[in-house]
Amino acid sequence: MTTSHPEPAAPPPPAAGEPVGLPILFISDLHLSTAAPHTTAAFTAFIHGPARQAHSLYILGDLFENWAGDDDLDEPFNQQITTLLFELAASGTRIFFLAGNRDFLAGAGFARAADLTLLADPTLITPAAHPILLSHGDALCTDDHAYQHFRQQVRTPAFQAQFLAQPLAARKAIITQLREQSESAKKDKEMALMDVAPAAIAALLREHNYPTLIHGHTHRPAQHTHQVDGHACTRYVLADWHDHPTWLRFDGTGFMPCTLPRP
Ligand code: LP5
Ligand code: MN
Repeated sequence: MTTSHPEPAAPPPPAAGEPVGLPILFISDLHLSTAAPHTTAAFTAFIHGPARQAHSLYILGDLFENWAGDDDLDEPFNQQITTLLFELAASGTRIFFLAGNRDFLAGAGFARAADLTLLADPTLITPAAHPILLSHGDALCTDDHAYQHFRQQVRTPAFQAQFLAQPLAARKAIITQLREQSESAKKDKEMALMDVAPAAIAALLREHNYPTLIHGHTHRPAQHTHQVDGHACTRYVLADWHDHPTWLRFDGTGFMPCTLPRP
């Protein structure tokens, strides 16, 4: 008679967005477009260099200057960028994308073309038992009521379906208009109004049990400490890539701001 031994339980698959190795790189606010060839060159060098050596790459929004819909994937510039990402994934680096206020229409088609995983905003990851909360950051600018009203409107599935039902050229024209309206609205806003609100940060850190927070959006790179309910939480604000490419590197013990050597 044979005794049946139960199969050893397989380890649970990693949760969506959960990295299984190190190091991890975080970037945001590249605002890639044909109008900024120097940034595209820097991104290409980053993808072919440091990103290849990383276990995972987290893109925390505004990778693109704007994204009109996944039916624009064939556009040569978009194809160039998604191919770079696809090849990075093929080389072994896992890629995660959390959308920004410029590219929140990048969806499943983009994810397939670039071979990356889409993440919700916010997403909590715990590499090396270190809880890290990821966000683009725009949702935390709660004092900017005009923007939050706009955001609420354009993030509804109904609004997006209606927008995406329009021809691509019409959508691009609307985006140009929205950009103009946004730039003119920003001229009348105080700088402090366009930063994240301390109360929103505290509420988010509390809700997620006091992790380290990483976000972009404000283009005000810094390392802050927040005292919330007796917990000292670190908040890293990522830099944009307008002047120079930068990223944050987590090696399991600490966070290191990094950059490419100047050419
Ligand atoms: O992007 P950034 O940093 O310069 O400014 C943001 C806020 N502005 C925006 C608007 C985008 O730049 C516009 C382009 C988005 C493309 C997305 C894809 C297509 C969208 C499809 C849906 C129509 O995000 C800016 C913040 C700033 O960050 C700092 O946080 O202040 O917010 C604004 O300036 C918004 C204005 O205050 C209010 C918006 C006016 C537009 C009103 C039209 C509403 C109806 C839309 C109908 C199409
Ligand atoms: Mn942004």
